[in-house]
Amino acid sequence: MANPVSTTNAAWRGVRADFPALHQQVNGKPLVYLDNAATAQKPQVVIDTLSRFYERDNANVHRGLHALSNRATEAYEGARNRVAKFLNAADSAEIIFTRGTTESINLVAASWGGANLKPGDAILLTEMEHHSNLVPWQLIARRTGAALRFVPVLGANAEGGLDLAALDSLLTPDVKLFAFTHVSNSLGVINPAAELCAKARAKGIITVIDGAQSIGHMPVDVRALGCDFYAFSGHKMAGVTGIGALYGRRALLDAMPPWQGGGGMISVVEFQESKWKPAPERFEAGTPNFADAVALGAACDYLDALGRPEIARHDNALARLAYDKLSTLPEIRLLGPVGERSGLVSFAFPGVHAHDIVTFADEDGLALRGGHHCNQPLMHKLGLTSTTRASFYVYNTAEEIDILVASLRRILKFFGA
Ligand code: 7TS
Repeated sequence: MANPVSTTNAAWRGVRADFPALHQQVNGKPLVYLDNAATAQKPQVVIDTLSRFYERDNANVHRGLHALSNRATEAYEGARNRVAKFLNAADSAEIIFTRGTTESINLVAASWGGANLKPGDAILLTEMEHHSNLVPWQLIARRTGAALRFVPVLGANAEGGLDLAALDSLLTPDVKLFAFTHVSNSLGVINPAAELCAKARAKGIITVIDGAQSIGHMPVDVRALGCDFYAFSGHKMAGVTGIGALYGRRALLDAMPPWQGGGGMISVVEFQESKWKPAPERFEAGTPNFADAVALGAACDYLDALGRPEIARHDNALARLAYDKLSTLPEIRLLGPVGERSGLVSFAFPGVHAHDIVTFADEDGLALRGGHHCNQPLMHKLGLTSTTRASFYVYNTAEEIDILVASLRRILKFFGA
């Protein structure tokens, strides 16, 4: 199947062949995997890197002086360097390995928030945040007495994105931290992250970018973005599950207290008191997920070989194509921007529940997602309980969008919609 962007990069030509999970039938039809915003499939090289690590190098890191432990430590710290390079961080000590976006945001909320927020302070979020970038702030707001405020989204279908005109008046002196998603997982909107960070920074406000939906889909340069923190998950960028990272500016990390205690994060332990190591160890208590971190390094290599600007062009072109073709369906309500968008499209039909659409589409071999996508407050604001979402990645094709549209026509006919 052809990809919709022409590219001279040889790595693109065999891209579908790199992903073993794509080559199967579902309900007698070739699998059309369009649930990439939930998790992406893994290229063979990432799977092989993980297997090889367990077959040859497995030992606990930062502890032993034996050959395997040294190899494992080198591979783990090599992965940290690789991720730092992937994000263009100034220093690999600015990369803390976590279980993923959710844990990274919880780390900032508990550690930075716990140490810095007090009654009378405010945390600014947006109305389009995933629960992972909302609930941790609710928890720390309750603990510290800080208030939560939200940048509104514009339009009946949130087609206007964030209300940037309202932002200036929301960046008041009591706001200490501004956390927002780079790309919305249900709208597909790409927020102007560098501009948002610059506005916040001008007022001394700390910024946290939820990068779950941007990390694998576009070039990400934390220094160009100008953020203080950037959180992401490996499993959405062709890496394995259970690993992700938090980027944090070194000066901030050095001033933050640990959020979990245990082995690996201390310099001295007494019965009553302990002293901490600097970042990143301070924030990695216990045996880290070193094997998955090594596989994450391989995912970085894989995506860079394809070219991240080309991935963005490919995914965004597919999403626009899908938006245009879906808009021909009767009574469809398409969410998010009409023009430029990241690689996903969410939609709803008045008479058919998203769960029914996903179940019926599965008969045609399609993997879609239906539900509130962990965006319940946004759904309520838009007067919806759920949407259906098609989300794209490097291996998806224009033909697969035709299969999606044909399947939806069949389903709408069945429901008499
Ligand atoms: N932030 C955003 C914007 C997300 O889309 C997700 C996951 C997360 C945070 C949490 O990531 P995790 O890896 O820590 O779970 N989004 C989705 C989704 O849209 N469908 O399933 C998971």
